[in-house]
Amino acid sequence: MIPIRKFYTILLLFLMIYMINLSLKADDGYRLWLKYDKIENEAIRESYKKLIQKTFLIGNSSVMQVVENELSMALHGLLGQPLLHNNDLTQNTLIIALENDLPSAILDREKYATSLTGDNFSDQGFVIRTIRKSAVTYTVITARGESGLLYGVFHFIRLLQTCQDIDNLNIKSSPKIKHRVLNHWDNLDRTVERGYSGFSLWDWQKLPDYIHSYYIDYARANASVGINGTVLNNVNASPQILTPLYLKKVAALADVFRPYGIKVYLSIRFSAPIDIGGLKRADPLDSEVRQWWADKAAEIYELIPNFGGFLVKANSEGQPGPQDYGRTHADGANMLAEALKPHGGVVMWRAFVYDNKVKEDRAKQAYNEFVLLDGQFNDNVLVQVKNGPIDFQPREPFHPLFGATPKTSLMMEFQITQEYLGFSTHLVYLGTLFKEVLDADTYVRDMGSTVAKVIDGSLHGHSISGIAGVANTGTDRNWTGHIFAQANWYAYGRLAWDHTLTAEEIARDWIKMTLSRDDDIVNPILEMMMESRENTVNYMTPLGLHHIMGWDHHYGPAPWIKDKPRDDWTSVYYHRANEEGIGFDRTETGSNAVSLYAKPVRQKFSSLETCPDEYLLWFHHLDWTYVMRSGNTLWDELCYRYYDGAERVTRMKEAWNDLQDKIDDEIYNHVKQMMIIHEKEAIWWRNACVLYFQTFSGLPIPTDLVRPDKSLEYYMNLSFPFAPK
Ligand code: BDP
Repeated sequence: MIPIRKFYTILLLFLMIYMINLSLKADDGYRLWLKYDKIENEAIRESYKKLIQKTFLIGNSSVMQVVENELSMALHGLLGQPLLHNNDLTQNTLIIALENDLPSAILDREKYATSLTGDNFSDQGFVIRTIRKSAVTYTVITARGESGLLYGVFHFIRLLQTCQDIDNLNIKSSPKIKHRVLNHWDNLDRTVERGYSGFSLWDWQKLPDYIHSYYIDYARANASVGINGTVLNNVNASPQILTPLYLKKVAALADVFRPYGIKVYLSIRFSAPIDIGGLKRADPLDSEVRQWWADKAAEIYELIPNFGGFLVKANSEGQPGPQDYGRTHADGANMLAEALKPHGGVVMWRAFVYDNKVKEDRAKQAYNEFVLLDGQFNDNVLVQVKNGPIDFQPREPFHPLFGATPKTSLMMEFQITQEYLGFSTHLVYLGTLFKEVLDADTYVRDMGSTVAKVIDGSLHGHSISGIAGVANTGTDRNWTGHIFAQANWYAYGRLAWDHTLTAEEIARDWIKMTLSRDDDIVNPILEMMMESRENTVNYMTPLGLHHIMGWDHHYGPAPWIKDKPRDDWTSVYYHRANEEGIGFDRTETGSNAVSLYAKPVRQKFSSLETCPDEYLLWFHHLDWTYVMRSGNTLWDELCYRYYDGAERVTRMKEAWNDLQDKIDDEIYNHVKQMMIIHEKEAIWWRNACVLYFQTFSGLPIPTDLVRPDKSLEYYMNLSFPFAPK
């Protein structure tokens, strides 16, 4: 018999070991990429400690408080050392101060003043530089504005997290785009349109009195990648958001986000003057309506002095707008712009407009409408354009509006939430998608007129610029449903700050900050991420196919969707498969949407010789027996792509399984389970699409590929009444 005391001692010991193990091996993903776990490599840790013996932080505003807290957490976690204040500068010191506050006794302020200027160097930019004076080393983070210091400190922390050399730093960084915002499609009842990670983060019922601590972590995460704005509510907006009750709640969130350099914006419903204002009309040229908006803007700024502005979805998918009164998008946008102008706010007016009644290829409609309005928008209006001309598909060519409106500031709208890319169960790294679009050459001013240069304002000399990402966050403990979906939020932010970064370097940083710093682990994960989007395109919509997903909820494949009230919401409208062939002819012989691009782009996409395989069926309708570059017929190529995409998901799953015991157990198991769903759904996409298209081609699936084990009817009869939408 073990004596009772001894029994309890042993039990306690076991419990302690269990708890320690749990804390070491159980990561629920809540900390995102801001994990400050101790750097395992002692030599690196010690070298950092030597350089950051002391910290001299000048200033005590709320922003500087945030800077200090973050740095203190990071040093404590990564190095196991507290932030030690000291201003005598006799030891190696990390100095954080605005340019004007730099201790001039040691540092040559002049030098900093010049390095903080130059080509479009913004107030939000920063410099990090190593200075040596006799035996002492100073690592200086400085900026012209406080938010610059915040971004500089997060950059510095990232260097530590990813174990970079910090001995001789000479970094100068400034955001290329001014407004870098997240768009939350969050409703006031806390459901999230196209949200796959729980409910809305905003607890409207408890606001303004109750501030969840996760609001702060949300702000930290955004600030760490340079995101400086958040549109809190759905573009399909409830007018209620503009009522005094809700504005107070919005103001409470704005207060939380302010020290993190984040402004709040609101989506508005164009008919709000009628819905909540008691007016009879919302005509943008009506003086009463204009006054209503001017008063509303003043009311908002009274509560939120740094309010960002409005995001507007108007005359799109049933939303009210200026066209209800025979006015244009410019009339509507300018009315709001005027109301916001005295307070410094901007209007983000969406170009996502198309009309089933207009008998024109949907890919042309937004262009046709907005090109005519070029030059008519006020200078605080940004027209927000989705990356492609249809709707956030796995792959689209860039939107022809980019570059086509030199007098209008266009902003980019990406979708981070994976509405069309497998919800939150498919591992799809979107860094490569974002880059593909940003790097696309519009050729509107010769070679090198990239989409990135259009939206950062440099191509046409605009002083305001913006980029938006439809958020993938929710109340799930890991924020985004799938741990790897965090990487898409992260990559969006990093590219919004600097679109010249590569998708690969961003992914590498993310892995190191989130999963492991060990190259043997980083490399296989990087490989998975880098090919994941292309695989997804292949098992969903290869060769330029698009919009063949499930009806309404958009879950899974449904190329058979037809006979709905709107043609442009069906799948058959887009793939146009028949006995002869497949694809949407957008060349001269078809809708001629290709003509909307500048000549070199138009020529490239029009000619079968030069049109990349990736966009083939986007622009061309081709016979099933058309011979591809690979030598395969179109039908065989389509099958091979579908199979290859799915096959690679299986390989990705296996590669993940090889990581067992090498990374945190909880994360490992989470992703492992997701991978099982991912593989199942990739095969579902492949089988359903190949079987469906075979009904037109009448050709056999190449003999080296396995036959789908279920019938087309089986797939067509699946239904998902409660799929999120
Ligand atoms: C579509 C979504 C829909 C959005 C719309 C938009 O399915 O939920 O409201 O885009 O961007 O892709 O307005």
